[in-house]
Amino acid sequence: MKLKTIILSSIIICFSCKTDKKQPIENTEEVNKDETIEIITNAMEFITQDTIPSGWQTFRYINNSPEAHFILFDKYPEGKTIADTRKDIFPPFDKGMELIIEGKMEEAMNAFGELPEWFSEIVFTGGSGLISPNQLNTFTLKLDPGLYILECYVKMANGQFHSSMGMVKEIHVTEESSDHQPPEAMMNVAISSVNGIVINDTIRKGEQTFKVLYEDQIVHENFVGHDLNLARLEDDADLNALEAWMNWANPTGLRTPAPAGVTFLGGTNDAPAGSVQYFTANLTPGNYVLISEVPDPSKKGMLKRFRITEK
Ligand SMILES: [Cu+2]
Repeated sequence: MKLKTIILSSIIICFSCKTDKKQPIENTEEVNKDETIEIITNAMEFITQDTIPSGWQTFRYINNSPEAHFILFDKYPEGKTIADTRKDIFPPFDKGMELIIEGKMEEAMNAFGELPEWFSEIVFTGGSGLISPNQLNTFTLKLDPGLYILECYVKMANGQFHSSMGMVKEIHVTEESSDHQPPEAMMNVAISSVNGIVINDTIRKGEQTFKVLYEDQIVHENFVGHDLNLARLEDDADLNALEAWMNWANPTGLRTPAPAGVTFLGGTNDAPAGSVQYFTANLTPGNYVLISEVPDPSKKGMLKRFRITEK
């Protein structure tokens, strides 16, 4: 059962690799030690550098496209590249997906069972929470050296994953460290499967940096772990619709259009137990929610509303 869970949790990685035609990275690019690394989406892509130093890194993710996106950093096991993914992962993945589309879930499970053991060694290492069109998210995470694949598995209006449309990007993280320190954070938030989202400080108006502690991590019913997304709610926002949308396994979940009256402002993505990530948001007066991309977030304490006032 555990292997099946791990395999299913990795479906998204398969999508990642499906359309990426790049060969393993050549480390010819000059390493950039600037404080902040830009990642830009204009349509269905991640535009950023191929090589970055390890250690703490701050990214500025700019969404110029008409759909919501996020970024998940997938750390690949030693010695594995996207070439191995093509060789070992594509055949069982393609077969499994065909069976899922035909509604043959049991046969699909058997197909995924043919995936190699190393597939379960991929580590979800964090990244950006959801951001709506014309928004940006500044986030910070600590990266060990290795090969990462950045992906977004939000779905287009026709139900196709963004990853299969090109939202995948290999990044090589070098042995050389950035020597950066994590940012100062005034807002402390913790998330766990036991206590849900716990806000430990009063959230105030203005530019605020959140420190997000992943007290634990589990595989939820949608085969992925919990994360933290910040969204602004207008008067017409329907929280039930938002909750349903946060589950990609729903036919209309994580699928364009995003729920009305909800503007995603970033956050931090799935990360291992015990890890910490940061993100910065500019909060103007209004109603907000911190929510995780899991089924039934409110039942898990993973939907927390708060209000920013003028003062
Ligand atoms: Cu996307």
